[in-house]
Amino acid sequence: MMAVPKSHPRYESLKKRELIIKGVKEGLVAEAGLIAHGRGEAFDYLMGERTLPSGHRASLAAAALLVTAKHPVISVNGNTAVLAAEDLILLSEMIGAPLEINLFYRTEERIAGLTKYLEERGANNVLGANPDKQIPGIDHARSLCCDEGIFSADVILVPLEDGDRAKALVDMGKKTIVIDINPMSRSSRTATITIADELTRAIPLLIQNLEGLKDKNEADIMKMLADFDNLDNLKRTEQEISENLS
Ligand code: PTJ
Repeated sequence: MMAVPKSHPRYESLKKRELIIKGVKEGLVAEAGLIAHGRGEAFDYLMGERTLPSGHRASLAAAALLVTAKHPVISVNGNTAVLAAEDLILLSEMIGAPLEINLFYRTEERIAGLTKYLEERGANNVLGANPDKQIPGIDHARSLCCDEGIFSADVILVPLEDGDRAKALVDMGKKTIVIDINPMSRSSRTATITIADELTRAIPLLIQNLEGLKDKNEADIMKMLADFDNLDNLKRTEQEISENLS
């Protein structure tokens, strides 16, 4: 693949494409991950490739939910791992949440490859290779999960989720934080908190917001959560996109 010069106006976007394509070639990213990424790019274009005010608001609420969690878990799939491994590992250490690999197109080769990919970058608590539980109500591979991870978690961060599992997790009584740049997707509308933003911007911003919560007291944090309404915030995202277009 040709190296993208840093001076290229679409450098960041092209680098992300290269990561996804390389991930497909190495068997880490599903072929459908190319399509999912393209869909994400289209929404990012509509947003002006920046975090919208509603994205900032959701990220703050998500940080508040994560600090109140007793057993948070971060769900990782192929696209998420190759785009944001280092930041996901940092986040997992900050909040004491294991990374659990959970794939729609599950194969043992992909699970092993992604486990190695994350461990080589410093992750020391990667779950997913030996699932011992199932999420009720899902009839595909994403139902497989680990008792010490997703199954017993109270709050799950689920970047690039599919609608079915997002709903099944909520039906299990879990609180979910979905990162999906499409504010209209079923996952976005089902989540407790949706960060409608691009993943590689969303994770560092979430880390920054978690740092910022260090000097807040419990009452402030509970108020931030109580003041946040996900569907209302998604409506704002749609309005912000249409304002951006006009
Ligand atoms: O690795 P696997 O086997 O679990 O498969 C993962 C994919 C992504 C292929 C699978 O979950 C899938 O098909 O996803 P969907 O249903 O296409 O959903 C992806 C959603 O994520 C869409 O709403 C996209 O707009 C959004 N999205 C894609 N890339 C990004 C994104 N949101 C934020 N940041 C991105 N980089």
